[in-house]
Amino acid sequence: MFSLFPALVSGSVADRSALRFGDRSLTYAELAASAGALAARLDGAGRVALWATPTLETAVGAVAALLAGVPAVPLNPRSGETELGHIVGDSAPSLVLAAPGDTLPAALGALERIDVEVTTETAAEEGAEAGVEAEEGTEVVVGVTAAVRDPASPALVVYTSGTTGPPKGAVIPRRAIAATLDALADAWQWTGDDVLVHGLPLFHVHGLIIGVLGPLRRGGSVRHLGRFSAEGVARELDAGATMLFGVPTMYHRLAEALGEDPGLAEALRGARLLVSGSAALPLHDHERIRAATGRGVVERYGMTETLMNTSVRADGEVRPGTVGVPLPGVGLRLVEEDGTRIAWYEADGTPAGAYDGESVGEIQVRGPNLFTGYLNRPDATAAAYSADGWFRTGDMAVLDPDGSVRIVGRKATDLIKSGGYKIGAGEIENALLEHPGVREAAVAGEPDADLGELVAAWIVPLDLQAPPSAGELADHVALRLAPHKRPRTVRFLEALPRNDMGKILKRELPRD
Ligand code: MCA
Ligand code: AMP
Repeated sequence: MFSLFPALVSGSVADRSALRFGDRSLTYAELAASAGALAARLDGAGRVALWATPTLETAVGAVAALLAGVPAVPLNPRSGETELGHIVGDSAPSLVLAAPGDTLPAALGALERIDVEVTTETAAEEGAEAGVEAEEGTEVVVGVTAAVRDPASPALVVYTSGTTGPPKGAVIPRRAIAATLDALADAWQWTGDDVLVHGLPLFHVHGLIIGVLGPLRRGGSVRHLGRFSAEGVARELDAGATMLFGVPTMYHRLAEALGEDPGLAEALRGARLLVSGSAALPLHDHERIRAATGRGVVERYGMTETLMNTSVRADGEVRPGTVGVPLPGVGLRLVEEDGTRIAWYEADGTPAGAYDGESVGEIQVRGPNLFTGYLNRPDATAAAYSADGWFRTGDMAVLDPDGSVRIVGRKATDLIKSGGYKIGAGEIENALLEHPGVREAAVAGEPDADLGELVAAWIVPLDLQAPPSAGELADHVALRLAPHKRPRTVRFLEALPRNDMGKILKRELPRD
């Protein structure tokens, strides 16, 4: 039978720590009991929303939904009313899973709520309760629905921003999760003996799928920091954690902290693997971390729609600036605007074509790691694929002579990557235009040492003499969309630069 969590279902590592958030933790047996009991209550539900705070309850809720074969829609608990309203309207969940005591916003008020109860009693102790049977040699056998058996059935719907319009729900099948996690296990020699530490949010692929479901699929452990801090990373690495996952902003902050904290360098040196992803890790941060710790940071490249595509291998050489080679099972090619193939990998993994470190093309991928489409958006799904069925990532890259992928840019200038979050400029412009003091708005990314890019806004106010304050506009966006989408820089103009067709010329926006 296809199972996403063999170790959980078989009971083979019943007493091992599965999840730890702060001072609360669950062994595999306890997780099986908690998630198993909840899964029994979810059996037959439609899609369920998951109030994805960085807590044990979110991890248990996600595992329960997966055990029950019910697709889960993780929600950013900081989402504003417009964003949340859109996601709930679009994904139409039948109920919402949340931690007991969490206050939910009005946009979720109409939904049935199920509290995620975490128990430290095992199924064996509780007996066969609420649909959970304890069998000899196993800790939990959860009611198996057809969806659980079918690797093609949807597991998660993860919302991701595009250049224009509201976020789209990427439907991620069970097969993709299994395929990507097993491919990473191969690339990183990732086993049940690994203990992962991270402080990533749990409503995106990186933190939830790679960072929580990843260790659970291996039968290993995850320790979540609740919120990222250099001290937390050092503490957990000192206390036996073997791997660290983070976005480049987190590695930047570690690099900054290294100067003041010799203990941090020691802790990082002790890790088996330091992994960065979601955006490019700047060379300067690579170098500072290597100089202080002797350790290279492994980069992997993925996307909500594709999960993971490439990685530097644990047994390979870390060359800053590259994201490694395609993961097992992933087809990857670089393609010119007119569809001409520039460089690609043969089925046996050898590079072909112009792998010269110079010829730039769009990365296109295919494989079992891909999503099945955008929810309710067949038009957008069709547009995401080439005529011959490859997913168009929009990322531009070269293949180096050793076959490594080096990402050099992005096709769409209206996509911003800030702190590892993908943010669509159009979505923020629309929110800004709803402010009564704004006549015109343009949004673009600006380089930033900490966030990679920051969200910058150019505003033509209704009244040039009395423009709204930058803080007011930031709050306006944070309350409607999400705090990470708020403009960090606001400049006021008399008019936006436009071409004869009236299109805003973003390259001509004044930057000081
Ligand atoms: C400040 N705050 C505000 C406002 N100003 N809140 C509301 N309105 C305002 N005007 C609050 C924030 O909510 C936050 O609250 C605090 O002030 C600090 O905010 P901020 O500066 O935005 O946070 P940060 O500390 O700079 O965040 C950096 C970060 C974060 C921790 C690195 O960007 C992050 O977690 N990034 C991870 C992104 C990620 O996981 N991406 C994966 C996407 P408080 O302090 O209370 O929190 S998946 C993906 O990309 C693919 C698949 C892949 O390859 O992985
Ligand atoms: P998201 O839609 O949030 O899943 O973000 C996916 C995008 O993040 C990709 O299309 C890339 O542009 C970017 N990305 C992810 N990992 C890396 C990496 N290691 N280096 C550079 N860009 C990355």
